[in-house]
Amino acid sequence: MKRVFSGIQPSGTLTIGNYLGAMKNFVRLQNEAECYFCIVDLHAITVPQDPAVLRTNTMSLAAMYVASGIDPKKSTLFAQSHVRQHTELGWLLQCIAYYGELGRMTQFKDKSAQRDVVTAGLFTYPALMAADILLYQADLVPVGEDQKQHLELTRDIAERFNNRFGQTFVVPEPYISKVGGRIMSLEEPTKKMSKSDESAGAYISMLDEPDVVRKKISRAVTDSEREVRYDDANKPAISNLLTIYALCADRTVEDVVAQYAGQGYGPFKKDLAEVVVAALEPIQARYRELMSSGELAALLRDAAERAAEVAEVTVQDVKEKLGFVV
Ligand code: ATP
Ligand code: LTN
Repeated sequence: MKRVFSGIQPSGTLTIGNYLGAMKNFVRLQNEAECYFCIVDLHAITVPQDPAVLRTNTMSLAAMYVASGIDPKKSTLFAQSHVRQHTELGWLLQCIAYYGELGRMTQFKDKSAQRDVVTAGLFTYPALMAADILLYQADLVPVGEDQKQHLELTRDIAERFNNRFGQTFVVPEPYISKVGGRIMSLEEPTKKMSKSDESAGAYISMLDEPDVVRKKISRAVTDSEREVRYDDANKPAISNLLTIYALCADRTVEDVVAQYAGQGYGPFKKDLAEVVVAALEPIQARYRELMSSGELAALLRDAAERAAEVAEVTVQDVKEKLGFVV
């Protein structure tokens, strides 16, 4: 059976970009692979976090994973900071990763350009991400397209280690959806939809009320012409809305395009809003139940114990190979 690993940062409420680009694939994969899904709180602190908010966001993300369809009986769902091996292998891999390659990461360049002070952790972030994945000997890593470069670096680190010290790590493959791997901003369709966008109109949050979803979609930018047609290069805004429609309704883009042929943007956007509202509604209901149930904390603790057992095997092997006295 294949192993799958992925992580999401507890840095705010998920957007439908996170859901359609990443979470939906997690849910699909848990039926065919041994899955580890992580709340990467150690990654979240690479930028300043309010401690109370971080704690709330962590539990909220755990609830969102389960509400979206991650079954804690099938998948190991845990918090990164509960499994010490992440920090330990993270350091060891910082000593395998090169300064130059970390400096070429576009996420680092973008995020560091937006801040006055940049932590060392923001720079070494990809070495910790490599540790997350390699600890579990994952074969597949479902992510959005923005993580492709980090995945390539993870593969380089794994291969470098294996070449230098002998076969140690499985070299993981990225798993990125062709449709939905990069959901774009509703306001600037050439920019990715991001939960940290300063304009809330740019994204649909998984917890947005139906009327908020309707308003954001009615205000979403469209392209010139009035034709509902998929053309990523020339009509990025409508193509993005078509992608969101198709994924939320579990239909193909072609099918949706055929339905709105000759109808203009108005009716399409109106229906799109209802399709998104209907996709979010059961997730939001389950989320509210889970947040008030108090059952999540114990679930995370149990899962962390299982994860740590697997992770420890890798850490011991790595330490021995590096020459530590064991
Ligand atoms: P931010 O946008 O605040 O920088 P993020 O949403 O990119 O954060 P994560 O929460 O860690 O960061 O992302 C979780 C998963 O969602 C990752 O696999 C990421 O690639 C994916 N993802 C993020 N944004 C999008 C998007 N717009 N379209 C598709 N997938 C996305
Ligand atoms: N870097 C990712 C989050 C992340 C991750 C991982 C994803 C941390 N560790 C391991 C997949 C596998 C992000 O910013 N979205």
